[in-house]
This record gives sequence, structure tokens and C-alpha cells, in this order.
Amino acid sequence: MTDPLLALRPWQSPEVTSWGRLPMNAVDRRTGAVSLDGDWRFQLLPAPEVPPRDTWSTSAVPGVWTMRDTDDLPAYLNVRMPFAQFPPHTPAANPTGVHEREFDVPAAWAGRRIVLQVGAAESVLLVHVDGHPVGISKDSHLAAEFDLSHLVRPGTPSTLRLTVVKWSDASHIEDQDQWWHGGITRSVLLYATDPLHLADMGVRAGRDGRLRVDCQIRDARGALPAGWYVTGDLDGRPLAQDKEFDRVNAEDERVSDFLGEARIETVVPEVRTWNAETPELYTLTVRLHRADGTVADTARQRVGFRDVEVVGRDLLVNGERVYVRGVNRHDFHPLTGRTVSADDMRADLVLLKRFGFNAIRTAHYPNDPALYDLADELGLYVVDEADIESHDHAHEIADDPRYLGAFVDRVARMVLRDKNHPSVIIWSLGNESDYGANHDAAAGWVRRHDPSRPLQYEGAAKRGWADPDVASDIACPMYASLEECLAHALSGSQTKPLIQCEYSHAMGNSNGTLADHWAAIEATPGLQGGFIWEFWDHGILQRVSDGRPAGPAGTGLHADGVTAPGYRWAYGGDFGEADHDGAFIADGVVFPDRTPKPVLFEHREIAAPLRIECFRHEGIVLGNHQHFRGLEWLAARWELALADGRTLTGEAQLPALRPGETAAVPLPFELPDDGGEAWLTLRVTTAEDQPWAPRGTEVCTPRVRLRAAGEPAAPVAGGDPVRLDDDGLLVHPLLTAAPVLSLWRAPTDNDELGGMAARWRSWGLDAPVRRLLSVERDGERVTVVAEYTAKAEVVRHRQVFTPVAGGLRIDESAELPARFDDVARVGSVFETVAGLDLLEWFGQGPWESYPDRAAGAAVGHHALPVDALFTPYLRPQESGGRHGVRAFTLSAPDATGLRVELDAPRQVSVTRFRAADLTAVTHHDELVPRAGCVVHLDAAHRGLGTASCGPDTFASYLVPTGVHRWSWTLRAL
Ligand code: IPT
Repeated sequence: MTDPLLALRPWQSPEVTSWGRLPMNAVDRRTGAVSLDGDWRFQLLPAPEVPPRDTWSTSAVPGVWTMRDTDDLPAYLNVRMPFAQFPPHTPAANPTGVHEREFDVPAAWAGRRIVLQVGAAESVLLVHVDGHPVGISKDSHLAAEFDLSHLVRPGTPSTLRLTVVKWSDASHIEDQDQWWHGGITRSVLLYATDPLHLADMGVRAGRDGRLRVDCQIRDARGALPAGWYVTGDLDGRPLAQDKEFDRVNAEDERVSDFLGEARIETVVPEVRTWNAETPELYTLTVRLHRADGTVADTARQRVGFRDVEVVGRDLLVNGERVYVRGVNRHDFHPLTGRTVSADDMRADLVLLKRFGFNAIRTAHYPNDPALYDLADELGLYVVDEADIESHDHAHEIADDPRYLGAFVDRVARMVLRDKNHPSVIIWSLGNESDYGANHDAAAGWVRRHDPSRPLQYEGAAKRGWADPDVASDIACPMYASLEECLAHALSGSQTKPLIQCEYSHAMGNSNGTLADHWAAIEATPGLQGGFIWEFWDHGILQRVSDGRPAGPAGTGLHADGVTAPGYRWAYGGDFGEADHDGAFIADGVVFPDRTPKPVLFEHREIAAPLRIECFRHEGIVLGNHQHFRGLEWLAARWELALADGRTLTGEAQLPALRPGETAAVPLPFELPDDGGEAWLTLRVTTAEDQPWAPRGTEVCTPRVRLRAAGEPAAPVAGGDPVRLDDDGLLVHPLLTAAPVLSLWRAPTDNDELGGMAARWRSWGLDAPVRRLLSVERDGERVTVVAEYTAKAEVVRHRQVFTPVAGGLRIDESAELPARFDDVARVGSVFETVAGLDLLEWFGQGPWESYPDRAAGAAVGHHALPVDALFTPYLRPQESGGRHGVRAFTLSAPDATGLRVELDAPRQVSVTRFRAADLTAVTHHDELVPRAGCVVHLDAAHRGLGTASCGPDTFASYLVPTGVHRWSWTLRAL
């Protein structure tokens, strides 16, 4: 007999969103459930029509087979579908995983309603118990529940089969920018309830303390028994069923035989409200009683009292116009692919809190329920996004009535599940799916079901940021330029809050101008923030020897974003995909092992809760930049860095400041008269344990310059005569390559995808040819002039070497012709002898910084091993730079080495790699570090921007044409 589930061919039927599946609800059934996670029998079939064999392997549930020992490997494509068939069709070759296991239903569950919950499976799930068809589900990132009461016998084992078909009509609306996988990605469990049960529970809790709980009661046997009632308590304080609601329902004859509705209402006096800074939660317990008073069902729910509303062009949380400092987060893990544990999720969110984020967009599908619990608990605003992205065929699908049910189903199921979370402040209809009638249908459902939250959808907002008729309460563009956002906010016609759903693309060495964006956001009513794209670099840990994923049990993780020898971070194309989108999958603010990238320190400072507004009248003005909290939870130490090498520190007293307040405080020390340029940094830490940070965790490092650098002292004559080789290149005992002009950097992803690198190559800047023009000696001073021919243009470079006491002064100039109106850098590059492995510098640090990403790096005295300076972006590129460097030493353990003093704060990098080394390879593990150091001193360095997806850097961060001059002294230690 043909299996009815297969006969339906649900993988090619968008109208079939489910069969036999229970409605979604918000009652948490995890406690008391029986977990079916673990090792299951498994086999991978080439297509769903192919009957399973008798040969089984074992596979962990949850888990994707694409990360295991199968021939179906991960594949990365962004927009394009991995097969040619138009929606709703699928390819004949359609990997299908059959998962099977026995399970016991506890004998104590006799007479109860028994439910199977499959946390998530992609993309079609077929369920059989003991060979009987049970149900079908699509919607790869939400759970599916099936009532097994009639199929299983408590005390007797049954066989559960979960068949997962990889490609389906649903794949066309799950075309998100991530790896394609197949399998069961979240936990599988079994739970039981009394036949009389809470079918759903909706909680509304406002900042005024009003609490309303709406309960839906059903009985699996059909009609409801007489006399049931509900009670509840909040943190142990009893609440009672709302008799008035019951009376009105009865009078309106709305009472039904099979659907019980009950309401509990109360007002909590002096309620502690929930917000992302102080996420106060209460525990609500609701009990469903039988007529005799015994409890049939209990539901527990943590409740946060808060309001969210759009008023004019402001998004208000508890009446406050909060800034949305968000990031887009995918479910990702370098070993499991897509399965993330509660601990993983906690680690993600803890890290985000530590770096100043207060919001996440669940790009681009609902996450595991545990994530919302964590967001409630730790304090993060959530834009909850439905699992709809039809990118490749967006236009056709948005109005295709065959997909209408799927759109409404996916949005509704998300709302039904997550409606009680205070962290969820906005619903999103999905991503990159154009805009059509199917969206409006889904929007209509949400607006009716949950009027308590705004709704957003970028595809609709794009039709007009101020258009009242589109399905978006928020103007939520992606990658809009700052000019465009400002123009809208200043136009007088803005009607909705402007919060970018994606901005500042974090691919490789990126996120230039983030601080400029935030300066504008904080200065411009109508601009409220956005969500950085994205949290993860989705690099999969791969064995280099056989090209296979290391897999869930993989070793080969190392530290600091780097893999162990023999492994690498795989990106698109690394699993032999014919068609792929390369390193575009590596565009996060953390490495695949969650190591923070330098941009996170930039973000942390931009989001600083406590700031130094200015230095004036011998004091500093401090400001509390939070929305809801004072400074009690913070402590600080002051640090005074003087150019002469001294760093003084001490305890700082923080004033009591309410949100938004400022106060002038005197300097906590006497500024020494001498010592040159002086910088004050406050090291602000948590004063007590926070749920996301132990006491003493650094929160921000606001800083201010207290004294500018004076005129440099005239160099004292002396030193050894200048030695040059036949090409006019400096000969120096500490250098293995003399300083020459550098106009090139190993292109960043932004440089490549933004087209700059192609232009630089077409100009010949990657390999200019140097020709010596003249060497002139004037006493001890030697002037060398060379020209660098790059295709048609010539760049003239002059170096004047003057011996000074203990070393050499080098005054350089280079003239950029008008045609080279946008180059990577103008500066010197040289190489040192081996053994100089420690860099100590006075300048911005300690982390990597670039001209348009330098707000997070304080001026001070910093020291790092040379090997720790370089940032191992997945595709090697320019990295490791430090902005605003005034002076540095490079030394060996025996304190020998060199010291460089610069004429002005300059961009400097010290790495083991030439630009050409970085350009020659595609993965970090292929790089062979040089023994010596490659040192760049730049007169000018181009900003990073975000042109790999979005705006380039601003004109003010480009390298201007014309004459550049820079000077430095080089001394042996
Ligand atoms: C945008 C997508 O929404 C996101 O998923 C990701 O692909 C990002 O770009 C780039 O990394 S869509 C883009 C066409 C603007």
C-alpha cells in the first residue's frame, strides 16, 4: 500500500503546509517532558520516493546529516537557489534522511494526552509511528507537534520514524543567505497532559502594572467537562479568574461546549518594569482546575511588564525613545552547522551584552524557544522574524496564491509561540521576499491577533518609508546610506521610526564609519538605530586533508579565531560546490569560534553607558547615556597616559546620575606640568555581578585628551653616516628590506566587492616599478628621489635621510597624480630582522583600528606580541593596523631592537606578512609567517567602509591626491 504521506508528494505542494499537526501555542511543555534526543538509526536516501533499505547507520538527533559522514555536504549560495527548478518544483535528486528509534511511553501516562514535539527539521518532516502515518510539517525553524495518544500504549515500546526531505516547495521560501543543510536541527521530545488542558495562554503585561492572562481550554475527549476553572499566581501572590469576563461571555452567549476561555486580570502595584537594561521578570503560574478543585494542568511563564508602541516617528519602550543597538543573528555552529545548545545561545547573548548591544533580529527565522527566554532574562530587545525568504523568486512568490497559506501559517505560528515574551518588541514578516498580497494577508492576521506590538517588513517599507498603507510600522531599510537616512529624518515627511534592519556589513575587515552613523543617530530625532549585519562568520571547521567537515565531535578548534593545524574555516566553494558565493558567508562581528573581532570593541565604545562629554575648566563632564538606569552598577578607574611614557592610575568616584543627566567633576589628579601629550581614559567596569558579566568586567573606556602634543624638540645632530646601496635604498643593520613607498594594501572584502581593488590593479598599484632618479648628498644629509611607475602614471617619492643622535631621521614625500584619486594608502614599508617580537606603542589600541573605525581604541601605552597584532579574517586581507600611532618600539627579549618616532599620529601596522603574501592565498591556514616584521607607516590610509554590501567609506576618509609628507626617526634600542 502506498504511504499516504508520500502519495501527497508534500515536497512539491506549497498548499500543504502541514497535515495532522497541532496548532502552535505558547504553553511551555519542556518541564516534565521526555527527551528523545540521542543516537537514532539513520539512512540517507537519494530521493523521498526511494524505499529505505535494511542497512542503517547511527546519527545524533538533533543534527544535520550535511555535517556528518554522508555524501551530501554543506553548500553555500546567497540569493541563487541551488537548483534550477522554478517554485514549487524540486530536483529529482533530493536527499532524504530517515531517522528511526524505539521509544517508551511511561506507564504513568496511561489515560493522558501524549504529544510528540519535533523542535525543527528542514525542510519537510514526515512522521510515522509503528508504520502508521501521523503527520507532515513544514516551516523549518518552528516546532511541530503531533497527538500520539491513539497510537501509543503507555508501558509498551513504539517505533518512531522521522523522514526529512531536504528540497521542497518550502525551500523556495527558505532561501536565506546561509549554508544549505538537511536534518533535524532542534530537540525532539514527548510530553503528556491531562485530556483537559490549557491549549494556549496569552499574557499582556503593561508598564502600568496591568496584567491580563487569556487562557484557552480544551479537552481531548471532545466536550469540556462542567465546572472547570483557572487560578493563577504571580511570584506566589494569588490571582483569581476574572468573573466579570466570564459573566459578559455568558451573557453574550459566547460560551462554547468545546473551547473554554478564561481571563485573569490584575494590577500589580509598584511594578518593576522590564526593559533591556533592567530586565525585571515575574513568574506567572496558571492552573486549570477540574470541578472538584484538583489541578488538571499547570503552565508557568515569566512575565515582563513593559509597553512598546510607535508614537509619531518614535519607537517607545515604556514611553522612552530607546536606541536600538542591534545585530542580526543566525543559528550557526562551526561543528554542528545549525544545531545550537542553550549554552551556545547564552554565550552568544552574553557576548552581545558585554559589547553594548541591546537588540537582536532573529535573521531570518524564529529561533529556538530558549533564545527568547535568555533575551527576556538578560535584557535584549528582539525583532522576531518569520521564516520567509524567497529571494531568488521573490517577485513571483509574493503574489502566488499557492504560497498564501504558507506565508500566513509561518507568521501566525511564530506569533502564537512567542507572544508572551517581553523581549519580543517587533514582529517581522520575513526577509528579501519582495512585497505582495501574501504579505498583506499575514500582516492582517498579526495586527488582529496581537495589536500590542509593531510590525515590520523591509520589503514593504521599501515602497515608501513614510507610506501608511504598507505592511510595516517601522521604516526598516537595509544598507541605506547615512545621507539618505538623514535626509528622510530632516525632510519633515517622516512618519515612522527609522531603524535599519541591516546596516554596517561586517565582512572581513569592515564596519568603517560605524561611529559616524551613531553620532548622526544620536543627534537626529527620527533615527533610532539598526541591526549590524551580522553576528557570525559562518566558517565551518573543515579538515584540510580530505575536505570534510570536522563534524559535531570535531577537534581542531583552536583559539582566537584561528583553527588548529590541519584544519581551516571553510566558506563557500570549499565543499566542492559548483556554484557558490565564496566568502560572503563570512560577514560577522565574531569568528566562527565566537572570538570577537575588533569591531566589537568599536561598538562597545559607541554604546558606552557612561561617557566623557568634554574636558573644560580643569574638569570633565560625565554623561549617563542609558535610558532607564543610574550609574550604581558601574565602577571606574582613571588612567592618565603621558607621551613621555608614564601611565598614572587611580580609583575614580562616579557621580549619581539619572538617565540622560550630565555632571561636571574635577579631575581626580593633578595634571603634571611636563610629559607632553596627555590622555585620560576611564576604565569602566561592572561594580557588581550582572547576569551577563561578573563584577569587574570592562564595560567601556571613555577618554578625552587633556593636553595636545607640544612642538617636537629639534633633533640633536650626531649618529652614523647614512649608508645606501646602488639603488639608493637604505642599508641598516636592523632592516632586511629598506623603506620604500607603499600605495597598496591586500584588498579587504570591501575593497574587492566594492570594485576599488579592481581599479587599483588596473592602475598597476599592486606592483609599481621603482626607478631611482637621483641621490644627492649635502653634508651628512642624503636625498634620494625615485619614481614609481604604475601603468600610465608616475608617483614621485623623495626621502631625505639625516643622521641624528642615536639614529636617523627620514623625511618623506610622495605626490599622487590626479588620476589616483582613491588609493589604499600612501606611506613607507620596510622589513626588520627576525627576533623583534614585541611591539610597544603610544597611540590608539590595543585592538586593531583604522581611520574610519577608530572610536573604540583609546590613546595610551600599549604592548602586544607581534603575532597577536594580526587579525585572522577568514579570507586573508589587510589587517592588524593601529590608528593614531605616535611612537613605537619593536624589541627582542634581550631588549635590543628599534624605536620609531613619528611626526604625527599615523596609521601603523606591524605583521609577519607582506601585502602580496596576503593576496596570494585564499585561507588563513595557507599563510606562512615571515621571521621578521613587515612594518607599514602610512601618511594616509583609506577608510574601510562597508562596500561589500552597502555604502563605501565617506569622502573624508579617502586618500587625497597631491603631495603627502611624513617624517619619522629610526633608532636602535
Ligand atoms: C541582505 C540579506 O538580507 C542578508 O541575508 C545578507 O545576505 C546580506 O544582505 C548580505 O550579507 S540582502 C542584500 C541583497 C542587500
